Amino acid sequence: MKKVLTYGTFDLLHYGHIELLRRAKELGDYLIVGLSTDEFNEVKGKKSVLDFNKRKQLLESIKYVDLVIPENNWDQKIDDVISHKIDIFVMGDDWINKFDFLKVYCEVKYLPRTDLISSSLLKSIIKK
Ligand code: C2G
Repeated sequence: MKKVLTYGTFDLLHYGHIELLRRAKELGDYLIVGLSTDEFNEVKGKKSVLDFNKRKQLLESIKYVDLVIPENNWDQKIDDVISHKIDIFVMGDDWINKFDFLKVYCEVKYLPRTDLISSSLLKSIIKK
């Protein structure tokens, strides 16, 4: 069974997120998503509209997603890859080369982002 891992905040879940998750799942048989906690979002300088539990509930309702685990810090990826026996690590290409250190442990793939949609765009529309 080929296991895939990705991480993110996934706030205001939208088409770009679904497209990332769909393509990530296509690379294997089992997709784990490391979902940034509200506390880690602060470290990332992100304030999500939806709290961790709501963002987790949304992700768990997506057919491509098999497991959601908390992302608490920048440093857990190697442990997660090893403990979950990950074969492929996937991120959108706004992160290109940022996680190449994982190539020692698994395949690393950066997928093109989906244009014209982002959580910040949706936030700006909501705020209007
Ligand atoms: N994404 C995408 N297209 C968009 C928006 C997002 O492909 N239009 C992808 C991002 O590249 C990322 C994933 O969807 O792979 C989740 O996006 P974010 O929630 O913005 O993730 P981010 O806050 O960048 O967190 O340790 C890694 C971080 O947790 C990544």
